[in-house]
Amino acid sequence: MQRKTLTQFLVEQQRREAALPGQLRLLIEIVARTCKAISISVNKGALGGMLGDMGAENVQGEAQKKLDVIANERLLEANEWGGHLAAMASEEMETIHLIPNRYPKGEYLLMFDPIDGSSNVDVNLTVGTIFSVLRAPEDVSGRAVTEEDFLQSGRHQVAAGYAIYGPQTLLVLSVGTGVYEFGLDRETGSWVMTQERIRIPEGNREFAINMSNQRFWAPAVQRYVGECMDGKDGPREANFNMRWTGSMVADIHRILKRGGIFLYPWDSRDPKKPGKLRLMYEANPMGFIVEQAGGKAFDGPHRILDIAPTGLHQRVGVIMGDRAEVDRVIDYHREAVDA
Ligand code: P6P
Repeated sequence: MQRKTLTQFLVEQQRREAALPGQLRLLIEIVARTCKAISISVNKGALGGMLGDMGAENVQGEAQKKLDVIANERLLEANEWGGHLAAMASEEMETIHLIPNRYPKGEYLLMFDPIDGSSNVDVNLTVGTIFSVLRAPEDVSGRAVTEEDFLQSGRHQVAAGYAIYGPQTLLVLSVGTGVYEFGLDRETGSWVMTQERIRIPEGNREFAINMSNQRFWAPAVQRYVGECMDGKDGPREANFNMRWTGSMVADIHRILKRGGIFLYPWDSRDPKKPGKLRLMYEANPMGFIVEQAGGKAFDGPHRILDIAPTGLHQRVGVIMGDRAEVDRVIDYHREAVDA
């Protein structure tokens, strides 16, 4: 049977679900086309002079990789002329990117982490591009867009997804009607559907966390991970496996495909920081995808998509994946508060 292309899928969504206004369809097609170009650069690596640092830090205080900057520029250039966006924001830019006056402004706001897990590129491990789409406030056509226009809870996202540059190059996407996966067919240059309406398999006993931070975790996380480590002799009466790839896209994609739970929780290394991962362009889009696939996404006690943002680059604790496992961690947080 002939597989559907991304374009066919988007046209169907436009017709059937009315979940896809024309400008949003154009946005997704442009982001998908740009991720194709990014995958070619990622794949070239040293042969294309793509590895190593830029010799500067980004707004997060992290060493900027060459590919961070290249991918960021590609996404800005590809999206600013189409008339579908009011503005953009990125992990790699301190402030928002306004649409130049020579182009029409559109109805949407696009946020992205151009290369998530970029430190992995230099050692040939999987990385990805994460994107999140919000509606711009109605009145932006008559005024300049501000950072405040982006500060909407994740439940208001109209689309979110990621490209993952691994053994295969895949695009995983949701417009609020389930999660769909497309593989990049390099012979035709098309994104071709490989899985539809992905549901997180339940009961897989696999957790993803950076164990080197164990001594800094809150008691609820200590308890949850400790019980996983106790295995079948402990209260869970089952053995668990652990994975940590250093790339949220890779870990979450694995969870989408075979289940499990991902944790990057608050820790006491810098108590004022709610977590390491960023709310607007990591936790919200990945949380949207996980919820659309039947999973849960919490910061500990709170649903991530309900968090009211206060800043473009704010950080958040992240616990997402198999709903029963996330529920257990939530319960442990609530029991710790009541204790
Ligand atoms: P650590 C990559 O830098 C990232 O933002 C996520 O993709 C990943 O899950 C996490 O940080 C890895 O953090 O502290 O284990 O290096």
